[in-house]
Amino acid sequence: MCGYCGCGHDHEHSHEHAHASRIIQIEQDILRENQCFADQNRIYFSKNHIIALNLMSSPGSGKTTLLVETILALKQRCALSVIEGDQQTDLDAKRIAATDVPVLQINTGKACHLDAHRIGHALIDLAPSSNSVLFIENVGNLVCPALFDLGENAKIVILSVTEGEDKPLKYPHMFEKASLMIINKIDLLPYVSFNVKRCIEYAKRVNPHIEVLQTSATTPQGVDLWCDWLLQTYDAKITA
Ligand SMILES: Nc1nc2c(ncn2[C@@H]2O[C@H](COP(=O)(O)OP(=O)(O)O)[C@@H](O)[C@H]2O)c(=O)[nH]1
Ligand SMILES: [Mg+2]
Repeated sequence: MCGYCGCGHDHEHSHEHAHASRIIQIEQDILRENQCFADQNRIYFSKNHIIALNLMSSPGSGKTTLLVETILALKQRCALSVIEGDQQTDLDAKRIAATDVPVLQINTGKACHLDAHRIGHALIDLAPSSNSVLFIENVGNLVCPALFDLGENAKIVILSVTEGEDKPLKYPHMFEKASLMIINKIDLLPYVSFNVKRCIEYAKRVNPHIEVLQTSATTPQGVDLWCDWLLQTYDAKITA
């Protein structure tokens, strides 16, 4: 008899269950440990009046391009800084550094997401100023980054129109956790098959509270609305 589910299968099956159970235990431990670091980061952000925004998406949806446009539009209005997450290279940090705001690159190696412990160390090195907005550009994928709380004020998911409107249904955890979905690359809508209305309907099906904005980081259509969203969030949290 299988000791885990009582299904009556043979010993080999029971060994597989033991192995699976051990993996689940390790995953739970990792997430519990992450939660402690996330709580410390949250206290740090709150004490220092920093709004931390965790930007998540597939690779290439336009996170860095949108960030550069956002920084150029807002850097005279409020203090900004950026943590960049990629498996390798400091290419994105160099793009941000060209805008003259403080930036720190984290390379995660084989890891597919940023975790709260790494962010805690980055905060010591970057030392973002009080009353500022900190953008955290997560490693590009729609799965693991959603699992790891960084202590941020909000998670923002960016979906570009070249990825297909079905992604909120296929990767629901990401869209469930996000406060805001930015549909980017809308300048390409005439050339791709992407139904904006259906995408928004799918996103709201998994998360009825999700807000939605549409941008083209390259033209830069809609970036003003995104900047308004940021300033409203800033005013509500920092100047309130
Ligand atoms: N047409 C178009 N291209 C974009 C837009 N935003 C980003 N890109 C391009 O998409 C590619 C990936 O952008 P990047 O910002 O590096 O994506 P990231 O991996 O999410 O940071 C680059 O070639 C950008 O120029 C957009 O709104 N419209
Ligand atoms: Mg990038």
